[in-house]
Amino acid sequence: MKDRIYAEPRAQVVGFRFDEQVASVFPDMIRRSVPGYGTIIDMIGVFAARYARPGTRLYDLGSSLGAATLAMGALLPHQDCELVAVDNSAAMIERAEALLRAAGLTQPLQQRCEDIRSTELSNASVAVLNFTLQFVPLADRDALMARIAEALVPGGILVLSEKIRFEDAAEDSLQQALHHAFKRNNGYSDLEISQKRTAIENVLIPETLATHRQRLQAAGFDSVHVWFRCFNFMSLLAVKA
Ligand code: GEK
Repeated sequence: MKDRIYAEPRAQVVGFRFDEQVASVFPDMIRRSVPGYGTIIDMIGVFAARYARPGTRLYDLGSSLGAATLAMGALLPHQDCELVAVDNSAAMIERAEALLRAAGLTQPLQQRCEDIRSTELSNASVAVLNFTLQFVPLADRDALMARIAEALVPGGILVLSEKIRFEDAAEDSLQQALHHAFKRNNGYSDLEISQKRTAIENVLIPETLATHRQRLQAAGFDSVHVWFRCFNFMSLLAVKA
């Protein structure tokens, strides 16, 4: 279904929420809004194939409709790994349940309608935060990252994808303008782009690459690699030695 949520003028634009309306158009929304989304999902499968260890868990944190879970399950070489998809939006989890069931994954799968800040994390070889940390309150991000690092087995990884901001104002506004050009080319009108921007303003809080690197290092990750970037969107591979 096509995302037309912000297509008509609104008297008042309220804060963005992952409700039923958003869940129903989510695949179209994210593909037309996040440059490289399809590539990132495919590569999460590649990361899982390389880094998953037998008998461990793979966590998809902020799983939405389960795209990253599916990509991992499809390429996972071990049948005794457990996939764990966590999201605190009931609308997302309900739809993901049907999609994941239909996909017929062969590994054990748990879906949890829980907050990633408090969900149980342990014995993980792969953790994925694919455009989720940006929605977690700033004050809670360090603790979440430390819990993820702690839950990973040696050699385990976190794939962290985020919208980022740039310290330099000119760079930041250029990258934002390029992102808006990407959205316009994908059929979003200026009105849709501007109303969505208002809705997301205090809900999605981007940070700089330097801040992400510092947090990952402080949390206990030994190496951090930028493996994808397009405009103001990037994805990091963080490895626990
Ligand atoms: C994908 N990873 O398709 N606890 C649990 N879930 C949360 C929390 C939280 N505290 N905060 C936000 N979410 C997906 C895309 S979308 C990104 C992720 C986007 C969930 C929220 O309900 C939503 O489903 C998801 O994180 C963010 O690869 O829409 O830009």
